[in-house]
Amino acid sequence: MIDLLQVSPLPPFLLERLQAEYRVHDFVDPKDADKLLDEVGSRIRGILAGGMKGPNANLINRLENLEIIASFSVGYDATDVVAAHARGVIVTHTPEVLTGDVADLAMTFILMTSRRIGESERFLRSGKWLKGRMDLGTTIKGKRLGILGLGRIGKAVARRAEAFGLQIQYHDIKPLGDLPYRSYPTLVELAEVSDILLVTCEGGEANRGIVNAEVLDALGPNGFLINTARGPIIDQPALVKALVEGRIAGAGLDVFDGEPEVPAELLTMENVVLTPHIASSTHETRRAMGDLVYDNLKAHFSGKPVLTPVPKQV
Ligand code: 8YV
Repeated sequence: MIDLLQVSPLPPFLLERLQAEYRVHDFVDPKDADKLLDEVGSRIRGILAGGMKGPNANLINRLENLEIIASFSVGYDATDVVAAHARGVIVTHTPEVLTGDVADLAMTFILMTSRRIGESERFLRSGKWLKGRMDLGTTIKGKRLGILGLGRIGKAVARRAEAFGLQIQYHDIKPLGDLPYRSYPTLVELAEVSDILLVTCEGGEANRGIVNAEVLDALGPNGFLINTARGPIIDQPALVKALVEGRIAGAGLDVFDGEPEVPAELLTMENVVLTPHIASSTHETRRAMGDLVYDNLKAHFSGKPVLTPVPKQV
C-alpha cells in the first residue's frame, strides 16, 4: 500500500475511499509531529491537503520520497507550491467543479447586501415589522460590478450578473484578450467606477492586503464589497474601520483573515452578510471535489498524467 500524509481535514466519504486503497497517516493536528515523521516520513509518497491547510517548504523537503500533493480545493495558497515544484513534486487542485457554486454564493451576496436581505429577516424575526416598515434597499439593475480577478469564478459571476442587468468591468494582472467587459489597469481605478466590488482573485502573499483603505475609499459610501476568495486579500482592519465609519455601504464576506475567528465588530453590523466559508459547501460539489482528488492520485500512481495540476510556479 502507498502511504499518504493527511495534513487537512477531509470529508469522511473521501477519507474512507482513500483508506480502502492507501495507508493514510493523520497529520491534521499531530501531537508529536517529529515522532510521526521519523516513523513514516520516508514512506510518504503523497500529501492530502486543503484550501486552508497545506504543507510548507519544511514538510515538503523533509519527505524525501514525496511525489504528489493533492489539494481538496481550487485555491492552493496554503501549500508551498514553489517549494514543491522546485523538488519536482506535482501539486493538484480542484478547479471547474466548484465554479458554479462559488459564483452562486457571490451573486447571492450581491443581492443580499444591496437588497438588505439579512437585515430584513432580522427585522421581521425581532418583531420590528409590527411597529413599522423596513428601510429601502438598492436596485442592482444598471449598477456597475467591478470584478477583481476575472478567472473561472469571476467569469461565472459575470455571466450571472449580466442576467440581472449589472454592468461588468474588471481588473486582472493577466491580459485576458478579447472580452466584452472593460478592463481597468489598477484596482483603485476599478473601485472608483464600481458600485459593487467583488474579490475573486487568488490568495497568497502577492495579493495580501491589496484591497486596502485607498481601494475602499475609491469604492465609496454607496459601494458594497464582496469576498468569496481568501480573507487576507482584504486589509481586514481597514475594512472594519471603513464599515464602522460608513465609508463603504456594506459587505458580503464568506472568508476572513484568521478564520474561523471573525472580528467582533462585524458580528453586530446590520449591513454585513457573513457566512462561514461555505462557497463550495454543497453535497454535489464536495463530492465532485473529492472525486477529483481521488482521480488525480489514481492517475499519478498508475503512471498517468494527473487531471488537474496546479500551473508551474517558480
Ligand atoms: C474549501 C476553498 O472550503 O476550494 C477552495 O479553495 O477554499 C474551499 O472550496 C476548502 O478548500 C476546503 O479545504
